[in-house]
Amino acid sequence: LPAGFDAPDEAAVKAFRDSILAKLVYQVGGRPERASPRDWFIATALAARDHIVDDWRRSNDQTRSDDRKGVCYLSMEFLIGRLLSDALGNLGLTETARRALEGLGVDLDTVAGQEADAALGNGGLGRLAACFMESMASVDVPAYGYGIRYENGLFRQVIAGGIQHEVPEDWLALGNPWEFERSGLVYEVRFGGHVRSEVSVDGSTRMIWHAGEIVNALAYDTPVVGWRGKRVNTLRLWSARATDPLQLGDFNRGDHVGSQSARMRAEAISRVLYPGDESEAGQELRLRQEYFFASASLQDILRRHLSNHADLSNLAEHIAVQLNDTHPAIGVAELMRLLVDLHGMEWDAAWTVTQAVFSYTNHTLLPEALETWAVPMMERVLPRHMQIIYLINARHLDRARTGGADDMLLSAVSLIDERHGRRVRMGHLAFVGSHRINGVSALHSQLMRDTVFADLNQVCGDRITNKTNGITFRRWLHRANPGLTRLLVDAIGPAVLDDPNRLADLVPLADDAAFQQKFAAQRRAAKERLASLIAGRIGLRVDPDALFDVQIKRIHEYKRQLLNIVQTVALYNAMRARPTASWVPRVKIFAGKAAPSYHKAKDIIRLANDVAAVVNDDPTLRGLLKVAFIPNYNVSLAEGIIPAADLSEQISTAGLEASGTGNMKLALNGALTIGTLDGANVEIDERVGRDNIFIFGLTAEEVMERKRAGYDARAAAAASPELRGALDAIASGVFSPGEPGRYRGLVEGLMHDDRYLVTADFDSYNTRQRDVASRWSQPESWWRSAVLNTAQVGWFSSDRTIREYAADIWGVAADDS
Ligand code: DL6
Repeated sequence: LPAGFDAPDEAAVKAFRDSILAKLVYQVGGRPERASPRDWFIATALAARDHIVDDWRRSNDQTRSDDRKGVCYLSMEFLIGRLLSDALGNLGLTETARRALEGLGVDLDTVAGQEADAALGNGGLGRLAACFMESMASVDVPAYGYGIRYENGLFRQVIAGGIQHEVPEDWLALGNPWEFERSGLVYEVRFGGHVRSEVSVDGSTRMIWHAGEIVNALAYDTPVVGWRGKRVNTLRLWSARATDPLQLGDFNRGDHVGSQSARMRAEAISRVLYPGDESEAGQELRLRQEYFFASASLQDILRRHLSNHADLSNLAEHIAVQLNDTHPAIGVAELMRLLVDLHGMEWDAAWTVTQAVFSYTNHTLLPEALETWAVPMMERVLPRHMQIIYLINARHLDRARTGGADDMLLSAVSLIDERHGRRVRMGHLAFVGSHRINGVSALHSQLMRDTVFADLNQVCGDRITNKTNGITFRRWLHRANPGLTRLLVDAIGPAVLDDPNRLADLVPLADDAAFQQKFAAQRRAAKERLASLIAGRIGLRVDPDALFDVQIKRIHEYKRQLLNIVQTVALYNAMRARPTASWVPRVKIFAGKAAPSYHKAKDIIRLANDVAAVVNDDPTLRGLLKVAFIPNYNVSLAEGIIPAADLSEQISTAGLEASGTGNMKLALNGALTIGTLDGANVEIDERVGRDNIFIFGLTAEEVMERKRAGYDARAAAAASPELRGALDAIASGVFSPGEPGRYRGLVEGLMHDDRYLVTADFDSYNTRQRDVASRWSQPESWWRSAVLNTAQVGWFSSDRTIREYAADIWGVAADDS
């Protein structure tokens, strides 16, 4: 936080300094005169951690003594990024730490910059989980986040020759001062083998799973500090360990590699996030990962419950388990197995508990992203779970049949998809095993009801609800943009730090010229910082006075980076045709990773870089248009770009972006959105007002209509000279002179099957981009809108979202301040 927000006293500064020094000497093993910035980072983080530990214990003790219901958030991804500034900021210790380090001749920002970005997520889903963890601690909801401690996380993106290369991310290489290894907290996770029914001594029959392989799950705990240190929750991540790491006999016989193969196989589970799944082995590893963390987490949840309560029948009164997408959905079958097979509960009682415990968040309706597992693989890897899924399905279909479902409806709602080889539908499993299913924006939830989950929702009795996503303002405003935060506090008072709705007090200032200027000055400073980051990373000089037009997100066809690039080319053509016209200077900024096996997305990255190479070097443009693709998009890079963005590109094909959260971060920092009526854009539009946002393109309904009618991209291109000119330039090799045919296939593909309707929305997007330019030329109007964006998006705080989950889905108490 900016200086003065957490005014430290001298005694506190001295104590913190002593603590940092002690950590440096006794834990890092360093000497102050020779310590590297990295050493100082570890020492500072350890000193900060000491401040957290007592509050952490207190939070846990209170939850236990007050017997409060808690939340377990199961997620394959927690995209937490760096933690030092978050922890210090939430504890009110930023200035204390800054002054403590100053006394040692060390700069806090340099130290904070040493921290590796925890790459434990891919995109929105993972970052949402991180925001939720922080908000749960901030609104006093007792919570555990459960996931995987990936040794290498998501890959690091390197761009060479315009092409994405994937390099292992080494975020743990120099140690992680935040985590506590819980060597006493290990669970066995089983795989493979076979199931036999056996008669127990009391004469009952039980299904016994004789596993073929056992892997240990070892817990690592990271404290998650809430705003103003209100409570500290736990992020518990599992690391996979072999039960028998070394076959000593084989090793001594000379098979030094083979003797460790069991260890390699086990440890592969917690090695990387999203291993390539083009091969069968890759798919199996994904399934092993999902089961590994779901099983370890549920075993841990039951152990914790039984340590405080006599039996499991009241589990749902004490614990709510949220499935973050379908990745942990196998947990539904696993909880049934634990309750029925291990704890001897009757099936129906166990099912009642399971449904009451679980709820499921859906994050995408894209058919290719809805997980299914081939039945033969499930039978091989998780034979007992396959049986349980069949049993769940039999009862589920019986109920549906009794309710009048015909064969077509039954096959649509079955947990087994019989159409393309037999596959288990994990979304269906999560749905039937949950009492509430939510989408992440109003539009998305409605589309869930109307399309993909319409049948299930009908059969299961309206279980779908909406919880529009949110973001934590502590990270995405206070920490990412301290200059703007300081300005807001000076203008409307410090209460805005605690209550995001107070941002609305800014509304009257939107017309105040002096305030607008201060607002613009903050942006200018952030743009200077970003300009030097761009120069440092890719050697491109950009003008901080230009309009910074930003599209930062995973690279995906539906997010339509291609639409943006094609429009960039159209602008380039227009500028070359009329070089002396008064063009608004613009920097098109892109950042994002493509999944390693997503070839079209990788082509889009290459095209962006190829267009950049030509545009940036063209002297006819007089530097008025620049294109920057900044490599290796991650949380820290987002924190650098967002405060500097003037224009936020949220241009997905309507109906396909579940919510988006980058849209909220950018609007909060005062960027104006150019976007379709998709996901949470719709709700941003409602709040900021049509005068302060640039909406274009087909609506979700129109998109469906066009697709039903059969869309013809060639006709659209023929009718739009600017679109045709841009596509011709790309296809004919203007941007790939060394290989003129490089993008012919891409453009032909678009003409043949433009499933994301790039060509359909081009003209309306291009027109809106012209509106953007003319608004930019009227600074008063631009900055008025910018201020109104910041002022009117307080509702998108993840504290609000979490309070809604707490009240409507989890049944847990949260503070309501
Ligand atoms: O709900 C968080 C986030 C949404 O904001 C994005 O709109 C959505 O694309 C993302 N979904 C995923 C999962 N899979 N896919 N594709 O990351 O969730």
